Amino acid sequence: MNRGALLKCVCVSISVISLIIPAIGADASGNRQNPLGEKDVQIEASGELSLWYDQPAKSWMTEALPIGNGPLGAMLFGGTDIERVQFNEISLWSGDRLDPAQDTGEDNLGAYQAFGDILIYFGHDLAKVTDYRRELDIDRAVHRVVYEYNGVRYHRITYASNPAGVIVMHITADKPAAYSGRIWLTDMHGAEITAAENRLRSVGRLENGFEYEAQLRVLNQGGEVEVKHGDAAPSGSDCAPENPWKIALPSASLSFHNCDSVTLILGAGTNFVQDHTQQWLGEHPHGAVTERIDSAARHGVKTLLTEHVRNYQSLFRRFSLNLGTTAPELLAKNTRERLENYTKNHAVDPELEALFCQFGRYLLISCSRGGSLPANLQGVWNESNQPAWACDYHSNINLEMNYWPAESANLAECHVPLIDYVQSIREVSAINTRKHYGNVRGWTVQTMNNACGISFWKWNPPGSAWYAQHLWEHFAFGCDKEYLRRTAYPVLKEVCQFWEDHLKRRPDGTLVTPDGWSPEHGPEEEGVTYDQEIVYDLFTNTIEAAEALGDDQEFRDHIIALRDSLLKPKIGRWGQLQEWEPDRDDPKDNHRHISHLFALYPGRQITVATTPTLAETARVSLDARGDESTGWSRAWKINFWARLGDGDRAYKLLRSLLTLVSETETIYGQRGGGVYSNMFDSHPPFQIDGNFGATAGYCEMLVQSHAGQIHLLPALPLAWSTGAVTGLCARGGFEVDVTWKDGRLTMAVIRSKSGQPCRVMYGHNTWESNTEVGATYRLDHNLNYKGDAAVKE
Ligand code: FUC
Repeated sequence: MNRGALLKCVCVSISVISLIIPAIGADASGNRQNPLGEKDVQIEASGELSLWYDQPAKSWMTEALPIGNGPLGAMLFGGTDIERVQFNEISLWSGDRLDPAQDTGEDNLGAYQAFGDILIYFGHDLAKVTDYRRELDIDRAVHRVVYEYNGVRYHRITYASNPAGVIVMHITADKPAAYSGRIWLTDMHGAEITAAENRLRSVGRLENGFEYEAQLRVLNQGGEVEVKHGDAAPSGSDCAPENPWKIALPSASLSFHNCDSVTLILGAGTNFVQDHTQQWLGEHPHGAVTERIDSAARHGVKTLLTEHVRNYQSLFRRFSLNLGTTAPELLAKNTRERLENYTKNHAVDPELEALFCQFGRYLLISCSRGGSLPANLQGVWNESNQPAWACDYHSNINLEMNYWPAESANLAECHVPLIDYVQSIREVSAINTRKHYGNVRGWTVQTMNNACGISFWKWNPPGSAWYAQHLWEHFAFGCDKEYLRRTAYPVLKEVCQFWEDHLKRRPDGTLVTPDGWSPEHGPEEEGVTYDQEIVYDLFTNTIEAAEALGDDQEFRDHIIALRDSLLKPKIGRWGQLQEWEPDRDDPKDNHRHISHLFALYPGRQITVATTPTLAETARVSLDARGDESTGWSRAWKINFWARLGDGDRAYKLLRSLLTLVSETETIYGQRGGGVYSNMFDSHPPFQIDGNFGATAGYCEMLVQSHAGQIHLLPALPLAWSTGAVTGLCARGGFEVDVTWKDGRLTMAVIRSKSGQPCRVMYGHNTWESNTEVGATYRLDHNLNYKGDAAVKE
């Protein structure tokens, strides 16, 4: 297979980054030399993997664009008069910290907090600006603004570097001395802002003991930067602007005059540590934040940008997707117009669809990196101290959905924050669980959860088993037995122990889950299908884990016996899969949660091949539930229909999720689900799970591997008649490339990362073989083996 051709849709390479050296003379002002010691950085417009607009953003939720390096995230507005950079750090939480040693029994969940903003006043009146463009290049994870004003071409790039641990903004122009203005740093908790040595600082403390600090260091080439206190002059280039967001400006600021270019480096952190034995409190962030910023400044702009792009692309470019070509006249439109056209005129825009899939991967890389907390309801991005549902870790679908694409879309490393989070709450959750359930082993969680083990609102008994599925999947895809033995298996086992102690045995021997609730409707009772199916999944994963380890046979046999006795899914009076043990499902119920179909996705108890009758009942339930709903609910339905092998219906759901909407208030019903013009998923309001659930859905439509084999193109819609995907991951440690034409497979390449036996299926054909670690297997349209990928036919 021509891998180069497949990669065509990921066409912008790092080499496109051109370092344009403007004609800047020596710093004649006598001011501090730019310690970066390198010239300005400009990059060219990106290819099709970008979101772009012809106006600055006004609305945070629907228009601003996200960047992030895992723990640190920002939303960029692209202003010409004033630029706003609203930023977050993922551990800044209000509320209690669960400390088992001194558990006070308090359960104040608090909320994920906003950190602050950077406001940069340029004074370039938008009415007089021409050739404006702002874009988010998701192939390089770089945000870029360009425009002309007063005969000068202005250029600004911003990115969040994971290796450097900071956010960097370079502003440059095609004429010297073009920049004058003011920079403010603000704090969402009223901390004092201090300014010294071209650096703004906010240092604060929340009531719960979390200490935090942000620093913004400003470096200039040419001109001068100076600290200002008090109100700015009433007019002129550094006057205090009326900002449209009504953000109160602190007294301290930095003003810059006649600069050729300016580089801003933002760092922020808290003293949160993912360790309850330290009451979740570590060192004050001052040292680490200072070190990150100063080290970034020493690196120089060229190295910073190159390292950032290299690090990001090492994850992003593992996977490419080509779903066809969009007409040039559509491609010429900006992203908002394309979404509008797609929604209102039912436009055929396969490149927009591919972009939306990749945007989910971009978001996961940007908000979920090793050593940090997992993605919350809005990833890492949040502008409010009272966000919807506390911007929490919601255990009854939302946190899990965030991680559905992690393995299949080749971002296993981004799964690790969830796995670490689960590890971090095991012990405190066990104490919580015993308080509620009495003398049980193991643990589970309530529905709403914070970063520090506080669990709140309704108990979600199978919540921990659903988390455990993610620990299992990380092994199922990655095949790392050491990880399974040390990390995943102990969690699987202790969650099984919770159910050993908690399941109720009926006189006829059937095991039922007591006190359940199908999220989030119906009565609280035993034998709820959602609970039963997740426990079944937990037991299955644990059994397979013990088998993979060749260990713990007695326990495994015991769990097999328990699984056999579980109450199984039931078929109701209208042919539906029953949500509850009594046959009370209402065919008119269009509730957003479809929890009783867990066994179809993300579980594997129900498959079209092994349980066709149950699969049919799932189809009946899904049909009755209808398609319209909240964003994440639509995303779940894409995955359900893909598992049912109905590509056209999955595609219909995908289109309905890619509907441009503007509703920002909380709506639970059928209205308002879709995407905003910045492609953030709308629940509404913005909730990132729908973005991630959608990306998982694309993968599920193209390759499935949950039933012991790699099934190619199991739910290919008519709309995607010709295309290609590379780097899609399958269980068993395989990477899969697939090309298809006129709706038929043309070629597949399987790369074996773990040397496991492999079985591939397409239509009625199968290919089965042992594989070698690192080997590549090329299969033709009938799954005939054609040698390794390097061998030509
Ligand atoms: C559950 C859902 C809501 C929303 C919230 C975060 O309560 O029912 O739709 O997703 O989580």
